[in-house]
Amino acid sequence: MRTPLLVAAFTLTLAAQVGGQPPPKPPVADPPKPLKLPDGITPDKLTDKKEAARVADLMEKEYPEPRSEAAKMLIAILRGSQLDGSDGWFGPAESRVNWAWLAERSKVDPKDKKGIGKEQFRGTAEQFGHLDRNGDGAITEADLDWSSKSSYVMQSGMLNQLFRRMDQGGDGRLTREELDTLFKRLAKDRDHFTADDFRRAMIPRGPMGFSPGDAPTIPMLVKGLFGNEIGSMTEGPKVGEQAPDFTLNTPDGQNTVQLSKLVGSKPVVLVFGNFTCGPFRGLYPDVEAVARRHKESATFVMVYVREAHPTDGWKMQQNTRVGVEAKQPTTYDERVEVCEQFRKLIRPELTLAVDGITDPAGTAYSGMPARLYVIDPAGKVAYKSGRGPFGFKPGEMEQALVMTLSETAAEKEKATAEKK
Ligand SMILES: [Ca+2]
Repeated sequence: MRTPLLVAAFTLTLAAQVGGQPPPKPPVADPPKPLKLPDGITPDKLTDKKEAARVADLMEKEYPEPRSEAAKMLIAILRGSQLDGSDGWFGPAESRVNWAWLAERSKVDPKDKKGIGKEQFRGTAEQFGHLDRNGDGAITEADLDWSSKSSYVMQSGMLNQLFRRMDQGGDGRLTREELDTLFKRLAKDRDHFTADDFRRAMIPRGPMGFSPGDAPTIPMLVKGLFGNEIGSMTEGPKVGEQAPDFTLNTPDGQNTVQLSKLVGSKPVVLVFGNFTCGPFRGLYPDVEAVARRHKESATFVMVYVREAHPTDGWKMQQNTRVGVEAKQPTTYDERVEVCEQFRKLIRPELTLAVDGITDPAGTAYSGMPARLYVIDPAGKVAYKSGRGPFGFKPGEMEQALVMTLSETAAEKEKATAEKK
């Protein structure tokens, strides 16, 4: 009985396609089925790779496409992903203000290789400079490309890693003393070191490029996933959607930060991050540099979220070496204490808001372990970075902010002109 039915179903599908009938309706956004491991399976039973792969097969059947990001990540972990950013839930940023948008605004054919010249760009010379990433006098699609195919992004990624390995204090700032220490370590009793010495010191020799002891196990990652440590299980608002409101306290408990009160005349940049996420610490000063450049025209808030690498989770030797150690807080006061450690090391200048212990803001925005948003003056999401740490790209955020600012300025001009 089964075969003829299947054939009939196949023929029907084919007929529908050939007959040019309306395409099938897009999948209805049912509330996602809560992600859970099969009955009787606990993370600790997943040490064996074969067993993990068997569970991955079961999960694929249980959670058919279209899958939630969390289901994709769990299946990737069970199949051996080491969270290098290439699979699972890692994807590109989403932005309303992108190359196609800018080309249209500048009345330039997006396919034209010449790109947008200074005379066609509607914005300030400074803004032009931020968008013309390679400084060749034209804004092209390549200047706005933040995918891993871009040679600029590849080189930045390597340099960021190198920088973090040289930054022995782990605060995202490389001092003369740190450079001296590195020089002595590499040069030993000579007055120089060579490229060979440098490579040996800087390229980790552990599995998958992790420093020894830092490569995660499958049980560790599965626990980290369900604990919202390797990332939020939720997905956050989409570009164009209203930014969810939140009210959080500053670390000293003296003030509150309410997003809806900040939204209005200026774009708002939300920066999600935590103390134990090394890549976040390494790039935090970049965010502050962006904030300093645009402090008059945008509002910046950092939301302090759940720890990514607590000592009772996916503990990192890289953190231990720089004295970054904290258990996952279980109360709000404990989170404030870890946030104080973060403040002591990083000395952040941005307004800080500490997320509640049940992660209301981190969950609403899918902010763990680190993420960036640009909210436009209408309170809508203009830019949402990819998931941290790989999607955490302050340079990409700055370009999105600059485009949002040039749009805001143009709208203000238009409104003024209409009044007259
Ligand atoms: Ca360029």
